[in-house]
Amino acid sequence: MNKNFRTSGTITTLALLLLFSTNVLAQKISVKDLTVEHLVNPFSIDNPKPRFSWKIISDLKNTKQGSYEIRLGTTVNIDKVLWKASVNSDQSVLVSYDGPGLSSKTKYYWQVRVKDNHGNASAWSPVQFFQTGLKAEDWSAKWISVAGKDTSLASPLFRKEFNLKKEVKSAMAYITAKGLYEANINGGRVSDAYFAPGWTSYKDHIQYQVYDVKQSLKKGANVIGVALGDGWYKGRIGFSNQKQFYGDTRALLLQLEVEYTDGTTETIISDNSWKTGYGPILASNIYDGETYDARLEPQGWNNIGFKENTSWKPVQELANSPERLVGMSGPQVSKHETFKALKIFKTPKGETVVDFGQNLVGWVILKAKGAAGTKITISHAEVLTKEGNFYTTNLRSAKQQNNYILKGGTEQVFEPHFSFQGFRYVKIDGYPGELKLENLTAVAVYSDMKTSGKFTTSNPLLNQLQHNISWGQKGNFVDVPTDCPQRDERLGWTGDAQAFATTAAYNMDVSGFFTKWLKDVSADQLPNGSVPFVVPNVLNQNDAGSAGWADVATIIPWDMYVSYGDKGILEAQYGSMKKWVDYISSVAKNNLWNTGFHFGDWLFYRPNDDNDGRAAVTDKYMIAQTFYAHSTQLLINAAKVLGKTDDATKYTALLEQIKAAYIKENMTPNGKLISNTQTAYVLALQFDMLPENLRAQAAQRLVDNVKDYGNHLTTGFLGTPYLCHVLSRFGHEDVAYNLLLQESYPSWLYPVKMGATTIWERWDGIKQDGSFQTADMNSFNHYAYGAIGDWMYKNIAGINPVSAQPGYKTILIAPRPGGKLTSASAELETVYGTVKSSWTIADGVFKLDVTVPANATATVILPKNDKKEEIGSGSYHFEYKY
Ligand code: RAM
Repeated sequence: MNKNFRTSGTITTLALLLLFSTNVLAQKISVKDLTVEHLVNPFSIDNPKPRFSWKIISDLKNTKQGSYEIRLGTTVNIDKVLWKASVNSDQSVLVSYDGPGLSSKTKYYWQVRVKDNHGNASAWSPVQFFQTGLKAEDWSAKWISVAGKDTSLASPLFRKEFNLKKEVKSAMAYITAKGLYEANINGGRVSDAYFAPGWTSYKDHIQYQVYDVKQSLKKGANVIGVALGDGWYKGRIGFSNQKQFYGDTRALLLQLEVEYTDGTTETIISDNSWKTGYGPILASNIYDGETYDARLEPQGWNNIGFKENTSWKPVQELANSPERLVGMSGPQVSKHETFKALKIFKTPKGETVVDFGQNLVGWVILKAKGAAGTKITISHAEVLTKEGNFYTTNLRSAKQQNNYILKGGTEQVFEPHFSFQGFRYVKIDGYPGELKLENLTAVAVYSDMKTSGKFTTSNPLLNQLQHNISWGQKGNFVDVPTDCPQRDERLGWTGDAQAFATTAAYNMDVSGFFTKWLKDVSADQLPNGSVPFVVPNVLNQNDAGSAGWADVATIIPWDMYVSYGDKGILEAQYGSMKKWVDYISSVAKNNLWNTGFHFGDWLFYRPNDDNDGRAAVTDKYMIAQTFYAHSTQLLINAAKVLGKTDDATKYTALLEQIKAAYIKENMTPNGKLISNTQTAYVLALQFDMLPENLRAQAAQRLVDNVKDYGNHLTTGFLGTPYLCHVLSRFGHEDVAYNLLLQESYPSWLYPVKMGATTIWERWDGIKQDGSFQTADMNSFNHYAYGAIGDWMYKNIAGINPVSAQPGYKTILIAPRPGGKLTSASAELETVYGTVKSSWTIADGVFKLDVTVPANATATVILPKNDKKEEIGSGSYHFEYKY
């Protein structure tokens, strides 16, 4: 019998037969999901040694890759092989190119085939490609803007007609902007991406996008038309009504490289031969929305033959600016799920409001027909007041309003171009005629991250929590990880991002997303090594260095390494990680980080009229010291992975001193901490601050504290992500489940019971009496507390990465049922393939089904009996009396 089919219960003959037949019949293996630098067929690879990954599909158990062969060339059938590798290795993730130097702006085709440990060989995979980006010297295009000062609120349009003399063989457009751009060729959008060129630390680098536009071009006359919006570059950004943070002039840079079928080439560039005018977008702004006057649409402006009237002026060429132009390293932002309007109703105040049933980020596509000049206003809100009226006070100064002015005639369809809104409800003013459900569709807009995780249990409230976590992620992963997507903030708060990163990596493939953002973390790191509160940093230069926020510099690179096995992220970020730890050392005194401003355990539990001292205040410098230790530990980990032994030794010695200083400053000889809060004990235990012999008592103090609050959590942003992990680790699984399943405030399920469809910023965004928390900080779409998702995948479903074999090369499957759950099931698409863990408890029998992808192995630790099984790839069933 297969040694991996173990059971202490009954084995059905059918199960045995099935198992047997799959082993005997299937012999084939294949490769799929080929990527380069985490991306499918990417267009702008800057890495001189791009890295290839693939997955192996096999029906055979215990399959490992024995060897791989890659071949690469510049033709689609790779008839001339430029580089070939044939290697005996089980590496199938991020294999580095090792051939002759790659040329810029070149398309390379590649494919892979593998042999497994059973003697099977796959066929060559389908051919995939990647394209290298432009070098600085490849750019001949000039930055162009409107002539004179760019003072208009309206979006400028830029156009250029050009003639292609011959048949086009290939055509690539390289485009970027200061501001946001929407580019068209011959009247059609060049891509389905929004908010290009994305938000980066623009003063350091701006991304450009590359589009294959061959299909849009033809021999003869063609036209390019581009609209620009303010975006993050020039528009309002930050909560102090700041504008023009990066610059006051919106500009376009565009280079179209055409190759004719006869091998000759032609390049069309942005330069002073272009014309610019204004169109229908009268104003657009990330926070405030867009005003669009359809009467001002210059008919046919982005098609050939358009007669530019005198309002069209020559553009101005701008001098080169110092920032680097870089290819995209993350996913583009595009449209995803659509939502039908569920209900149109009148509020007590008489407002016409539409409910989409889900708090989401994107916009409403509106259809309307009416007299020219009719103005329709769409306002957006996340919640209604307890009286049922439309509530926007929590948006602070963000207007989140789109205004559409009709041009008359037939029905028109409106949507914004350079603005997005966070909302579940919209209020409609000025709609001509009867507003019907079918006139409105909401569309979610976010970075193109593949869904990688599924998680479900027998408890519907938990399933709703999982839903809310993933919608918190979708709404706040719009090119950068933001705290919230609706008020006048929407910033890359580093503390929130580090708290949520591992949960994010379960739900969706965030490898490219964070690779891109970490470049901004490095770019915006201060010369002294401190790390800003927000990245890209649009606050003051010295708004930096808060414990648990700035530690993003060490935490996310490590998390991404563990989740995706990407050593390159550690290599790229190592300098930044080290600078951050060295910065803390430079401001620490006697190894104690007890200086500077810290947010502390942000938004921890605090009752009103706190006569009893129940507010869960944790000493901020005590917190800081634990993150000093954590960051140092992660730096040591990274140093070891990268073979930097001197650093590993040096920082290991430092870590001992950091922990000794922590004990001396914060703990009584009996092991009581100076702040008797959940967060204090959680951080001390999570980061191994205490001597071994004092850990169990500290965990008991944590448990006592939880019970003292009636099985409620009291943690804020920093304690929450680790709370249940620490309880589980120290044997208090039951308490962890009590907290998770707690339905009254403060808890994860309280908002769920209150009807939340996303994660709230505050444990009590809406209070029991239906009133709101303080309006100036009350977002209903804030992912930080969604960090519990990490514990749900790891403990309930039991899918864990193993940092020594990152990227789920080895998986730890260790489900820990509890909380009266009778089933749980999760799937995770890893870089090796799909991992599944699914269990049920019925009639005193525990059943577990596990799937391990090819080229990976797993350790299964069965609950209750704690039996440990080492398994190879394949599907397994375990069952026993429970
Ligand atoms: C607020 C946001 C954010 C948090 C900071 C400290 O503006 O809620 O989530 O990280 O404060």
